Amino acid sequence: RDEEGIIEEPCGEQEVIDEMCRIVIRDMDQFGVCVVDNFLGYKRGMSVLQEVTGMYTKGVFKDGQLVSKKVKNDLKTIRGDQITWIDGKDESCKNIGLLISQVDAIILRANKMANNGKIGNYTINGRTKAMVACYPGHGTHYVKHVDNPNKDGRCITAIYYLNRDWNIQQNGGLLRIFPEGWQDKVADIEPFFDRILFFWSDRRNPHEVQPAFKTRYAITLWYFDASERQEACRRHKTEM
Ligand code: AKG
Repeated sequence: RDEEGIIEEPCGEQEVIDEMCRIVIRDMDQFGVCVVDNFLGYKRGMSVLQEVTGMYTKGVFKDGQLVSKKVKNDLKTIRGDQITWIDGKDESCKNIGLLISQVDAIILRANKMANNGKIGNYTINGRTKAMVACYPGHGTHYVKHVDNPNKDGRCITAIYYLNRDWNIQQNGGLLRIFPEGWQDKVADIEPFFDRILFFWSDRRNPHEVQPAFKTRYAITLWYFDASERQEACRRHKTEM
């Protein structure tokens, strides 16, 4: 009931998803970047965090990889994160599984709801596993890079952050995006707990993770565009 005693319509899960999709479509169209806070809510966000810290403590994380062999020797100076890939199907990470399903639901619904049934002219037909990443403090960072510079099929990057009481001045770890065409303007994203960020994965969004001085966790999913992915797989086969 509101103050005048009128009974408000309960806000169903589908309505929440639709509203979020409208925001994602609008911001991706306008800025190529979209931030949504309180994505799962405190309780579920905490359950995801517990699963991630549990995995980290077990020692399943490995140093992040680089695609180019030439620069592999300089790994630590380029990216200092430790990562693990998961599909979220294991009982021990069922809350991460729920997070993945929720992000899938938003992306697929946004893809349907967008003007021509395509978000940013893409047709989403799949994604990577979830990359769980930890920057273990001590100034670990990731230099400026583009996720998909050479059309490997990834079109949307979705990053869910898990960092409670994060003080950007003391803890660092800012994600800075340098969107193409914004001249000298940048988008600074603090990696706050229960925040999700979407951006186009291609050369429109070079980005860097600034040095982190406290353990910083995030989970990333990359969504595929059907035709770009098909073309990338075809290229890969003929090159082998
Ligand atoms: C990457 O893994 O490619 C990143 O740039 C990480 C971004 C972040 O964790 O904020």
